[in-house]
Amino acid sequence: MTEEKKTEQKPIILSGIQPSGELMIGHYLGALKSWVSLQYEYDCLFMLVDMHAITVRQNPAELRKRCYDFVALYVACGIDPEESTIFIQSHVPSHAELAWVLNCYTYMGELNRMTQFKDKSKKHHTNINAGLFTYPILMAADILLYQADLVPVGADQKQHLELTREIAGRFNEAYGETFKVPEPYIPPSGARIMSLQDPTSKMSKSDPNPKSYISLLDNLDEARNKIKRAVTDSEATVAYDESRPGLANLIRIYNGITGEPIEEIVSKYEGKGYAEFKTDLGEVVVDFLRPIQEKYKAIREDKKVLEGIIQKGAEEAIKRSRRTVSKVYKKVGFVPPIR
Ligand code: ATP
Ligand code: LTN
Repeated sequence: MTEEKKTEQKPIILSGIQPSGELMIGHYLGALKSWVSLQYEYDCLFMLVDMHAITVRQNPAELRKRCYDFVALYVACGIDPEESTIFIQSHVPSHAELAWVLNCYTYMGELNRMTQFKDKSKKHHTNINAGLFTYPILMAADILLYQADLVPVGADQKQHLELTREIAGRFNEAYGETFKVPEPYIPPSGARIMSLQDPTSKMSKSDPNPKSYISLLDNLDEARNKIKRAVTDSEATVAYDESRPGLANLIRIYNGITGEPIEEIVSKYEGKGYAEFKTDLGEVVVDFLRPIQEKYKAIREDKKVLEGIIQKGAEEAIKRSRRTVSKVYKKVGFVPPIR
């Protein structure tokens, strides 16, 4: 059996993260952790969505540098570049090409309902550009190009996935089976990691207060301190209770990193105070970050290896995505290029 046939038999996973800030534990627990654990059962494509990132102003030099940091971090977190395809969205022209076509099959009313657009418009009120509005269409293109079966993301992306399914279904109905209709995969415990400073809002890499998140590249003492200073309530006991969102969030982080069930974590701290729990969680976080940072440093310094991963990923993604674009162009009635 050829190599290509073998991979084509596995169901396909596609996911991506915007290189618009530092990768942090929210990304790990919401997305990367599932990527790592699913990569051997699925044919996986993991992107850096730099085209999505420019919907918010980026410093060009930093964006470029961050793309290399991200590739190294994907690998340091356990993505095996021999097994999975890691690529940069802007290296693959099909994303913009399919996004344009899908623009014509998506309604303004649908985009108007997207909560991420509403949130980001508030945050970036001086730059509410058209790309921010049509962002979910580019995301739909990312996914549908590769005929993905499963898309592992955090809970905040569920609405975008539903829209992707809607667009795929609409196109299939008009032109016959063209796209696989994908399913979201939202991890049970890390679906929505909250800010350490305001546990009612999502932990976000673009939060101006770096104390609100733990970057995968944080200095280890700094990471310990962020946990110690995380906002919690004034009660004395450790219990899992959604009405105590600060503590519940820390317990979920503990559970997400160690895999220990929530009930066991809670019973371990019965009769003990917050201080002990936070100190131990600080150590759990540091023990988790240390090997990632060590691996990251080694890979990040080897530009040749990094470029090899990026180039191989681009070649594979270009080849696969072209098939879908050709099919779509034919179906909508575009004249094939004269060769
Ligand atoms: P922003 O910079 O606006 O915060 P973002 O972090 O929401 O952007 P991405 O960086 O592209 O957006 O998110 C990448 C992946 O990480 C997505 O699957 C998203 O659902 C997941 N993710 C992001 N933040 C969290 C979080 N706090 N908890 C769980 N998953 C998250
Ligand atoms: N929209 C996502 C990032 C993203 C993505 C994708 C995720 C862009 N394209 C394709 C999964 C699959 C976000 O803002 N977190």
